[in-house]
Amino acid sequence: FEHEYDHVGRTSVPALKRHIANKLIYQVGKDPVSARPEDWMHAAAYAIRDHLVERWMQTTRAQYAQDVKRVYYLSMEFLIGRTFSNAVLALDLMPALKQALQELEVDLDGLFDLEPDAALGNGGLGRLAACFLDSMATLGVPGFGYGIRYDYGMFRQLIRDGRQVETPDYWLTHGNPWEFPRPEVTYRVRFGGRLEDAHGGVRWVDTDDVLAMAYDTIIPGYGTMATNTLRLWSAKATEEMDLKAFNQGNYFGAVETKNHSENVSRVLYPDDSTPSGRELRLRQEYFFVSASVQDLVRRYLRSHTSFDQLSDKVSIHLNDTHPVLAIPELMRVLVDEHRLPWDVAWTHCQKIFSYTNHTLMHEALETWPVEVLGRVLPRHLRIIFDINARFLGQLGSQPGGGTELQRRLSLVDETGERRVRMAYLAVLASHSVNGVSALHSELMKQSIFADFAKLWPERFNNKTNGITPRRWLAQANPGLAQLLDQRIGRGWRRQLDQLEGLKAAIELPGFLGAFRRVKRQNKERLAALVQKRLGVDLNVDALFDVQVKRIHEYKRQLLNVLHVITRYRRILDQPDAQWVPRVVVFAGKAASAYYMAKLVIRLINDVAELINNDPRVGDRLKVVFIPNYSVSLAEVIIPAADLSEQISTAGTEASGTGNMKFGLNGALTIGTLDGANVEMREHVGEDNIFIFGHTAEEVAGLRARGYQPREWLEEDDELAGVLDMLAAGTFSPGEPARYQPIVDTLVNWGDHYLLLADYRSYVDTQDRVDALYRAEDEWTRKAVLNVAGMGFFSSDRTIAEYAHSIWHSTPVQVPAPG
Ligand code: 26R
Repeated sequence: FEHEYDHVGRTSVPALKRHIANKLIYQVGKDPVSARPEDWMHAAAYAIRDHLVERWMQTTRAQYAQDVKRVYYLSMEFLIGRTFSNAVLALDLMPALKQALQELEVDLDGLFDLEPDAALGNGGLGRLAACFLDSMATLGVPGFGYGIRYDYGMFRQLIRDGRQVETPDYWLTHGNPWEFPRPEVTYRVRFGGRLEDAHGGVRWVDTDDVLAMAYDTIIPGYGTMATNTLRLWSAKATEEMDLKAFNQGNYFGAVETKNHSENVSRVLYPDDSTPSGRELRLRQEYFFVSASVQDLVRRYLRSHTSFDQLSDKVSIHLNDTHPVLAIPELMRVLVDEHRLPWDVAWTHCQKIFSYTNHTLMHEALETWPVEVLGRVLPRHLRIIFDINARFLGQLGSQPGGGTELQRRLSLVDETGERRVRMAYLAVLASHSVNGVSALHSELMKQSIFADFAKLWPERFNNKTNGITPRRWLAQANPGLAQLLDQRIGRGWRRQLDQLEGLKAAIELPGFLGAFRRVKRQNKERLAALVQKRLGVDLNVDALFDVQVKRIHEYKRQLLNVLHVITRYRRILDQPDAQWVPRVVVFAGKAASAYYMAKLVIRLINDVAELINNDPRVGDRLKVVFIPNYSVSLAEVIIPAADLSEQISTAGTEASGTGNMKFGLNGALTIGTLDGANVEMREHVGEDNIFIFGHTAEEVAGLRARGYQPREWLEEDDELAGVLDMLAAGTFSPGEPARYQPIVDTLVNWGDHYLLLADYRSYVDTQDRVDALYRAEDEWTRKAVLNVAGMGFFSSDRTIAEYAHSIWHSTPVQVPAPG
């Protein structure tokens, strides 16, 4: 396709208009007179995609020509969200596209809302992977994302009678204009079978095979010609059908095997709390890892004749333990298929692999029963045993490396049913193990990996998480982006540190007012959404207090609810006091089998129902639970927040990244000294953040001394009143005992996350929040200082650190097209 460019290399409006019309007619196959908005959306997406393709090919050519080291980011999850407006911004085509569509009589904002989210992830880990792709491309790091093209992403959440109902998310119904199917890029992935000892090696035979087919998505960099690729694998049966069964009239039986094979990429496990332990999950992990390893080895061999340079040209990053089977898989490919000596292959592995840990919670750590691994992946189990035997042998010959240490560090946990500890395998095979915030990286060395950290201190490091300012500011908050452009220029999109310049703007006449107007418009945008979806009217003068994230006990949405109930009771008590009106917003999904998390969702909805309809409360307090939290919903909610709730029990939230998104959009944080909150306090200044509660150290101390929630209850009448109200069934008059399990968790079952111990400090801090919100200019000043302090939390900074000190990769130089 011939593009026509303006003087700065952007396509002209008439050219873009023709391009879109052509796509509509020849690719979508629709007559402009009868095209629906969806058809225009697809046409415009194809036209925009064409512009990316040119950059993509230039980048790929440059990577080969420069024989660059490639970074492969292996992740079970990529929570991308929408692609369209992100691509338009990367190409700097927003004004041209708006104009072109206007002339075609199509409304652009409406088009953006028609795109389904690519919700191929649960939460933090998956969204981090998406931010990292954006930053790798922007920095020119030759990065490839590898993952699974799930037919069904994260379930859609409905709220029926206050309860979460899960419905399937078939996001591909109308086709995905952003992906390129690559039927020619297909690998055989083997399962099951048995091992035969052959001369000089092992043969893996009688396997059940599945094909992995590639789908590529272009990841544009911002302000650069460089792009990257996200390659997702979809399962294809090796045989379309069983011809014999078909011939015998057994039509359903004939496609049964095909369905079974293709199920491996059918659905994302919607669980981020406890490993499912299901065989299908293990098959998913191996499926994408095997295809990816085969693919990257083939790419390496395209420009190299031996494996000598493998670890100079390849880095493989493991996003948590989910892709850890890449380690025995690379060993298998090198040793069994390419006949490399074991020690040579192992040395490569330790240079190639690096691993990020994203949680310390014991119940979230992956282990696989030896029995299951041996049945599904017999060759890999044998390789893991061999790795373990060598490791334990070396340990034994070290001073102090007795059997007790060997037992503790073994890849195989022998207590009870024998299980392989995937995190230990990751640590053993990697040259770098990192946590995701300063606090988490310290705790990681003191807790789950204490013995390894003593053995190999140089292996452990921190890479504090970050977020991409393109999506989370430029795209989500165009009003604030424009204000920043006026005051500090446009450079912050690639150099987020430039936000520091805002400190000087605070004193300029009119700035605080302009900042407030932007926030107010964002609150109006959210209020309109809430009115449309929930039929609740929100007062945009109220303080918008927001907690949006997965529902999990450690994140303590329940503590937030306790504060809401406290406030409700106070309003009823003193109706004539001067209340700062508040809107408390919740959103988030619960894992389908997580009873307590689901009960908390129900409680929030019951509390909202009672309070919102109590005429004695009026505008002073409103509570909303917005269903189906997603990336695209976050892009509307976060810019509208005044107060960001980051209230996990200290020591439990590895980093958090929502905290950074809120800060970047001018919310103040109320939070514990947990995860990256600690570093946020340092960057925004302790006067500009509301910190409360016990520290991680104090939490550990309380628990060690035998924490007694009742003692905290007896000391606090207001807290007792709140719990009495819950126990009495005030929020569930039809079923008074509905929330007894919640009361029991807090009072009788040990209150594992110390809500009662942090309650007083939290509620008192909320009072300080009110006081500050009354002083309008003071509040706004602090909000601006939060934005100004967020430079460090750009994922560009994070990725620059990974590239420099873990991957040792250098950027590709991409020439401009033409
Ligand atoms: C089911 C099991 C295998 C599983 C456990 C946990 C699957 C997925 C998870 C999700 C975890 C690893 C996760 O998302 N962790 C989050 O990672 C973010 C990015 O580093 C952090 O910001 C966040 O604090 C952490 O909870």
